[in-house]
Amino acid sequence: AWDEIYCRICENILRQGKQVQNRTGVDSIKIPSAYFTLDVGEEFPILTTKQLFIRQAVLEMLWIYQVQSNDVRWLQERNVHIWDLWEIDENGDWKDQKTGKVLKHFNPKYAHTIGTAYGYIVKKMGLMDRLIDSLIHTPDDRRRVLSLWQDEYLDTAVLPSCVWSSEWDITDGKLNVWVHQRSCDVPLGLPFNVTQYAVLLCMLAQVTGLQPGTMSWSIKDAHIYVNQVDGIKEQLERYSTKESLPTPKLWLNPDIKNFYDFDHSKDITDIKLLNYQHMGKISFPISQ
Ligand code: UFP
Repeated sequence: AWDEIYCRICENILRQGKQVQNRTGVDSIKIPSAYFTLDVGEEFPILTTKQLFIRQAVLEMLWIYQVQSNDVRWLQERNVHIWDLWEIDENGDWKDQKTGKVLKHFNPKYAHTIGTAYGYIVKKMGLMDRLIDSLIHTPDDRRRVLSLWQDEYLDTAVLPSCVWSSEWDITDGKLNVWVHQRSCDVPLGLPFNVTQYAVLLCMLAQVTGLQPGTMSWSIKDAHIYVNQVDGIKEQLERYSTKESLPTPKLWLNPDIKNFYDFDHSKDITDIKLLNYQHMGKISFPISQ
């Protein structure tokens, strides 16, 4: 079902989107907004129409929510290079990868980090501890809002968090989440982001004695960069011409009862995908 929802959004962008300029210098084709709901308890959402690199996706999510770090070296040590282009260098500079031009200068104390975004905010605001405490002790709470968008920290962030808010509720023993993303690179970001939050939902459900429920997802500015159109057409072709593949199961080590105990070594031994079948890799260019 996730492949179907995903491909519909892509089709929609290609059919009705407007080509616009943006910060990166590579035009994008955008629609103003998109929305969908997935039942994570029913089916684990991961694309099968292309290969998703689950190890990298999970490690990035753990970096943000479990380790609560903004240090790019933590990812690099685990052979994850998705944040390399946004790493502040020794002198506090964030540079254009192609020209070497300094795009923005930061306080050198932020060297080797992405500045005050993502894991930095989660830690600073104590977001995760508060969420878990509330899930365990006040199950009927309606104020469970996690916001990574903190105005006073935007200027010292290389990239202010894209997926920035989540709201969590418990209904009938199930944990449900609503996630919002302010800006969405549909080919590269969305498949990663959706699978990451589904894993997070399952982890939180396990450590709070709940079942995983639904994940609703809203997007402002859903876009495909013009240099990604061919790859998306290839994926849509696969979707419409090949037989659909079964979705894999997520396995979490059932002995883990504390969120911070899930292994975050390179091999993430407590989190596995069982029987992941997919139609192969599609490479998409990334815009810095
Ligand atoms: N982007 C995502 N998901 C992420 C992430 C980045 O889609 O988790 F970190 C994309 C969205 C956009 C770009 O294409 O990165 C961020 O640019 P901007 O800050 O100008 O929206």
